[in-house]
Amino acid sequence: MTLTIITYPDKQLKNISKEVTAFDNTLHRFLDDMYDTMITCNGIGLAAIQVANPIRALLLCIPDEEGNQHRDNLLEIINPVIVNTDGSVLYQEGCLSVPGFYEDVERYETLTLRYQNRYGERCTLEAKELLSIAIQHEIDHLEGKLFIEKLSYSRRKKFEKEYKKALKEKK
Ligand code: Y12
Ligand code: CO
Repeated sequence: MTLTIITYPDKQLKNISKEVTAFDNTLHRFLDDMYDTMITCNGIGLAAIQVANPIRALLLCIPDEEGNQHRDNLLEIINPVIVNTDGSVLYQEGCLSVPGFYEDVERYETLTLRYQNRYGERCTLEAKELLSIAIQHEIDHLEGKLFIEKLSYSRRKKFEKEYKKALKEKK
């Protein structure tokens, strides 16, 4: 089942998501629905708050060299904590909750992540390249932050103008 993605400026996107404590069938069904939603909308990452559920869960499915997403590469990340970071990198980011807008954002180049999987098992992951960037983007969602908040004052102003215009044209 696909869920509805909420988009900026919906205030729910500012909510700080809560720890997951029950690793039960309800969570599993919700993660499956998040996956259907992410793939249907051509996303590579999705946080639970983007479908209006403020829990600390996110999905990532990084495409292979041919641009194909395989369910085998799906990461279901629950209660994530970044424990180590190194370097910095600039990458053009996009977000399903900010459709049609892409901007360069600075992130850590590599990181170590501790998290739980859908069964509550504790896992550790070393991430680099797009995976590292996407993890940071999605964890920001759990803290109620969007990538547009990392833009300079002038780029943010440009974004607000363009986005408002696009919203008006859609009506
Ligand atoms: C850099 C950092 C973080 C990520 C992961 C999260 N972002 C996405 O998965 C965004 C996907 C996206 C897909 C869209 O749909 C199509 O392209 C068909 C899209 O659509 C429009 O803007 C109209 C926007 C975002 C990725 C990279
Ligand atoms: Co996003």
